[in-house]
Amino acid sequence: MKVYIGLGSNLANPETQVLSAQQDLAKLPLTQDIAMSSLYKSPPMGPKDQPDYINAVVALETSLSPNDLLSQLQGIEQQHGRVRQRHWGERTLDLDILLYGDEQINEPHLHVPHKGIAERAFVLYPLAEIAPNLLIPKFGHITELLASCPKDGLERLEKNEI
Ligand code: ROI
Repeated sequence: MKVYIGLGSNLANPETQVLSAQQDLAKLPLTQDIAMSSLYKSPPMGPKDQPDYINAVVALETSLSPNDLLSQLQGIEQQHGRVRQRHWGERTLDLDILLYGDEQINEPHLHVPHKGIAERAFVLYPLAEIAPNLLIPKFGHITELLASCPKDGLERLEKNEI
């Protein structure tokens, strides 16, 4: 199954967190990594008194079930020293399942497509970079979603800025 994972970090050297998380994702069991977007810098959504985020999106091909994938992602977050602080607060690493093929999943701890997918510039723009023709179940074609999603200060980082 082709899946897309959103990565975000704004603590403890966020660029390094995101790049090493990509390596961790590529090493998951039953999984191959396909593509990773550029890194993006984005102002925090939520409380403003926290550092800017580094965001990216990774495409994987996996045979893990959605729930097995979710628990693997939580394992990687924990290896990166994630501790839950305030709601919508700073974090060393956040990994979200954005899409799992074209499946729609609605469980208490797992909503796929990810609920914020269409309105979060820091998800949509990196996703479009690696999947420019994506049709997102429930939401529509990615080009149309982009057209109604302001960049909100999102900045794509060049390789030499990392
Ligand atoms: N804001 C930005 N810019 N990037 C994120 O990855 C991010 N993740 C979050 C909240 C706290 C909602 N804000 C974010 O979980």
